[in-house]
Amino acid sequence: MGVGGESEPLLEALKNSVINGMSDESVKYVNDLVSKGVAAQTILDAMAKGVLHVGEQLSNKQAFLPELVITFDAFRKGLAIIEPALKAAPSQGKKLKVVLGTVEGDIHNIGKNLVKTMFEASSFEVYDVGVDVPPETFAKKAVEVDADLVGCSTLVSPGLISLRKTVERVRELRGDKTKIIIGGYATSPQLASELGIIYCKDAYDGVNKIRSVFKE
Ligand code: B12
Repeated sequence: MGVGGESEPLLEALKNSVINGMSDESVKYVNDLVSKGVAAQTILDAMAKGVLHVGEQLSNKQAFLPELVITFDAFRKGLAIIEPALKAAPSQGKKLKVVLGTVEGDIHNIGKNLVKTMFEASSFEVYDVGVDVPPETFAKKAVEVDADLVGCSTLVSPGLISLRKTVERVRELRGDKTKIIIGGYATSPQLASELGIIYCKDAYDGVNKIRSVFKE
C-alpha cells in the first residue's frame, strides 16, 4: 500500500518522536504504520528526516551530543522493526557502499558509530570494519564489497601513519573506483587536500559531501 493521506500525520509524528528521542513512541508509531500497510521504505524515510534534522542541528551547534544519542536510539529501535521488510523489498536503485572504520592504532569509536547511523539513515550501505583497523583490512573489504567509499575515522595523531598507508593501499587495489573520506580530531582539510581525499567535519557534513560528489 502507498503512503495514503491518512498516514501522513502518523509519519510526521514518527519523525518528531525520533527528533525528540522518544524511542517508545517511535516504536509505537512504526508498529502502527506497519499495521496500516505503509511501505517500510516510507517509514524509514520519515525516521531518516528526523535523524538528519538533529544531525544538522548538531553541526550548527543548535543541538548537542546527548540529543543526537537519544535520537539515534529511537531511530535504531524503529529501524529494527522494519529491517526485515527493508531487506526483503526490491532495492530502489543502487545504494552507495561505504566501508567505515577507525584506523589502526586508534580505538575511538563514538564518532565512527554516529557516522554509521547517519549514513544508514541516508540509505548508504555501511560495512563497519570496527576500530584499530589495518590498512589491508580497509582495502580488502573495499574490494570484496566493490565499495564506492572508504571512510576512516582518525582521532589520535599516531593514527595518521596508518591513515596514509590506508589511502595508498586502497588506491593500489581500487584505483579511483573508491573515494576516501576522513574525519576526527587528528584530521584536517589541509591533510585531505594534500592526500587528494575528502575531509568531513562531522557526520552531517559527510552526508552532504558524499551526496554532492556522487550527485545523488
Ligand atoms: C572520548 C575520548 C576517549 C575515550 C574513547 C571512548 C570510545 N569508545 O571512543 C577513551 C577514554 C577510551 C579515550 C582514549 C584515548 N584517547 Co581519547 N578522546 C576522547 C575525546 C574526549 C572525545 C572523542 C569523541 O568521542 N568525541 C565525540 C564524537 C562524536 O566526535 P568525533 O569522534 O570527533 O566524531 C565526529 C567528527 O569528528 C566526525 N568524524 C569522525 N570520524 C569520522 C569519519 C568519517 C568517515 C566522517 C565522515 C566523519 C567523521 O563525525 C563525528 C560525528 O559528527 C577526544 C577529544 C576530541 N576533541 O576529540 C579525546 C582524544 C581524541 N583522545 C586523545 C588521546 C591521546 C587518547 C589516548 C591515547 C589516551 C591515553 N594516553 O591512553 C587513548 C587512545 C588510545 C588509542 N590508541 O586509541 C587525544 C588525541 C590527541 C592526539 N593528537 O593524538 C584527544 C584529542 C584528547 C586530547 N585533547 O588530548 N579517549
